[in-house]
Amino acid sequence: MSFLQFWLKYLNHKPDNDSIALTFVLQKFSTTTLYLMKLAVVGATGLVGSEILEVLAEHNFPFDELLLVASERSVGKQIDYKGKPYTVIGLAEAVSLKPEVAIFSAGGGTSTEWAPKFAEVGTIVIDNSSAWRMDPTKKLIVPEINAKELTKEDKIIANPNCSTIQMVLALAPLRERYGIKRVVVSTYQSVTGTGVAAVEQMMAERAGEKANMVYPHKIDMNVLPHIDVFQENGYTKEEMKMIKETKKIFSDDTIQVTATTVRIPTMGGHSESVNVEFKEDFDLAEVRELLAAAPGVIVQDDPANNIYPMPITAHKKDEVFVGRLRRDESQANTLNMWIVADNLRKGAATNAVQIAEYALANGLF
Ligand code: 2RA
Repeated sequence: MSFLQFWLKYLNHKPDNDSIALTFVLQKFSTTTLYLMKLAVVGATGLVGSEILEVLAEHNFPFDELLLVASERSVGKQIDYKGKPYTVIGLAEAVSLKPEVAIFSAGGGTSTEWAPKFAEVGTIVIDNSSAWRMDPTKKLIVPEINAKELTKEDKIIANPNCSTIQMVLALAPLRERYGIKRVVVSTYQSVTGTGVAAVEQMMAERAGEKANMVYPHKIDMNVLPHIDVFQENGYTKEEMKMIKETKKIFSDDTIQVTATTVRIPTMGGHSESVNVEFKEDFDLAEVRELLAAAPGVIVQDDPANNIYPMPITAHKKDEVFVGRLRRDESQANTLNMWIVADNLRKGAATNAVQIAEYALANGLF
């Protein structure tokens, strides 16, 4: 194939990011093949699965073949990607087709059983479930923070929990500058984090109809201090995820984190009130500058004009929004902040697609 032929083919698949584009062209041209890659989306019929397809399309993620994969009951269904219909296939068939990358969002059970089968045939699995996150042999990646840890040997890569991702992304530049002693976080999480059935419960309650109960209580016009199952120590699993995953992503067991995770009757994104105690004193103007310069973070902090992050404005955005920046006047070296992100985007789909983009740009497959 001539360079011109390759370039014309490449232009149809061009990612937005030019450095990814250039690396990708050089790598692929050097292999002198027309084949780009085969990408599988496992759990393509779910809420996160359809968000992954939207993000892939928006990012113009380059692939030759797209495999839309789901459980047996969805096999044969048609799903559109960029206006073209694709037929959903089953997991065994997808493994036999040996995709280079599989982005999983099909729950912990499916990941535990199937991710190793894909990895065995050479696929890089990027997994959205909690199945592999705390496995010491698997990396837990937020690309802006720790993608550099990835090597060709990493066949199963874990995507962190949504509420963790948005918090650590905002903490990362501040941690680098001031060091972090302790984080106290309270979340206000969207029903979309639970899935379609939870959205349906809320909407049925709102319409005054009989709802299929996903939560143990009414969610509309209510607040549940309860996300995922309670543990022996009185915390919920969601709270423990925020604590353990933060330490793992920063490779720092000394960071103290305590969390209260709460479900609220909203859609569009998760919100978090974060109180962070630094090792050193900080300057509020510098905090704003550090956050504004951090990749993937947008500062929305103009209270005089009622500007602060909200789920309704974060909805369908890839970035993490930070505002209400203020000194905690009750304790030295401590900052209060409010962090919002679309939990289905940066909290799940966007982060997973960014891992795939990093793998592609860095020749990990
Ligand atoms: C939730 N964190 O919002 C979960 C989704 N992974 O329930």
